[in-house]
Amino acid sequence: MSQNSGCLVNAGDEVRVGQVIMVVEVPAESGAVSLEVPASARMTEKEFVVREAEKDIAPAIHLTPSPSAPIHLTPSPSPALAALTGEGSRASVPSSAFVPASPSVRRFARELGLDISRVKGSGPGGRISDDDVKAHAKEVIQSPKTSQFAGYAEVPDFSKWGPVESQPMSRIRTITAESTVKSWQTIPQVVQFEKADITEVEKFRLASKAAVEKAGGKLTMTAILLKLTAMALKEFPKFNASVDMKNNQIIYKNYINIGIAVDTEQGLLVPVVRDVDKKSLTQLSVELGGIAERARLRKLTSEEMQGGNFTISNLGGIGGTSFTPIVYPNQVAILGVSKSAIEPVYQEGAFVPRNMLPLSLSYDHRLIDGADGARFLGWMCKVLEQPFLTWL
Ligand code: CAO
Repeated sequence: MSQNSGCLVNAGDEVRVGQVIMVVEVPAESGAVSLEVPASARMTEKEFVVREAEKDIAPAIHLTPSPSAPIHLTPSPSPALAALTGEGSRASVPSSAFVPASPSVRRFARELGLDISRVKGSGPGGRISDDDVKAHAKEVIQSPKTSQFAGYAEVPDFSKWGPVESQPMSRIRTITAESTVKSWQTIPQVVQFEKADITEVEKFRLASKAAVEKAGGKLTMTAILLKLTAMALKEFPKFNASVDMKNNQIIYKNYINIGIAVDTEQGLLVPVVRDVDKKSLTQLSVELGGIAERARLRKLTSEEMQGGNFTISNLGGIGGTSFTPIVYPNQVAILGVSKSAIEPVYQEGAFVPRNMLPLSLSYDHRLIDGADGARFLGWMCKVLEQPFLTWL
């Protein structure tokens, strides 16, 4: 430090933001640099706050250059409350710079995922303190609008392009939306497809229908798949398990409860058939008819829709050649069933008409590998084709 260097203030002095407090001069040969801020570069407090805020923001911005287009600034979604409120992911960066708050308060708000420009300041001139940020966070959390998945992006004003009508989501719709988002966000899913030859099973179904009807049930493909799936879950216990990432555990269940997706006027409901492995096909047919009817009449209790280990979703009665169902949260697989059809199948040197049932198995790749999925579905197809194999 040269003799011209020195402190311009004394210990205990009160200084303004931007005021020069020290000058340091280094020898010319080492490329003398004065740390004194030139008059032209001095800032007002507001400018300083803006600059500091921009500094804070900088690391959260990704530059995405494109050869032909200008650079786009994309603010990173902040973690924590941002997921809850969507505030942190909003493109509020430039406006927040003019809000009266110190850099540390801004940083605090950003760490919580809050948009500082929405925080009401209680200090002089609306200055925002840490307590104001905390109060705003509390308000956001307690707001009835804030649900576990409220971090959705705002939708555009569709009325700009034509007449619209908004309706509140029903409870069933909201639960379905939240459950599918949870599944989509937390379960890495793979779908395996197969076609099962159900020609023989269909003959059996038609031949046994009357007997099941006498017992008060309807022998449908869903009931048969319910029985078969219970057998498959015993054969492949991984598919009857749950993944507990928090405790690094796989939970294998020693009971077989299967959810059945039921299409109702109010939306999708998934009642659970309990202890499927302990019930006969006739019992299952009666029970399935009963819960599907109660679902449509909205007579199911919430208890009846809990505790499923695996789900069957049969869209075959409605149509479609294949689809990819979504695994229910806390389960690891779901069987999708599409519409069966008579198809030409090449057998022993000739095409023969066979009744083919398209199946899709979506599974959680955290627990189930591709080979497991292929084996599970392959096993189901084999048993559907030759049901007596399971007697051996
Ligand atoms: N292929 C061809 N026909 C099929 C079939 C299939 N996969 N599945 C059912 N059918 C036929 C049945 O044989 C029945 O025909 P008949 O009236 O001539 O006997 C008809 O379709 C209607 O069946 P059903 O609905 O009465 O009986 P089910 O036991 O097979 O299905 C249920 C019960 C509750 C699964 C079904 O009614 C339903 O709601 N399905 C929709 C499920 C759904 O919405 N899934 C999507 C959820 S999101 O993943």
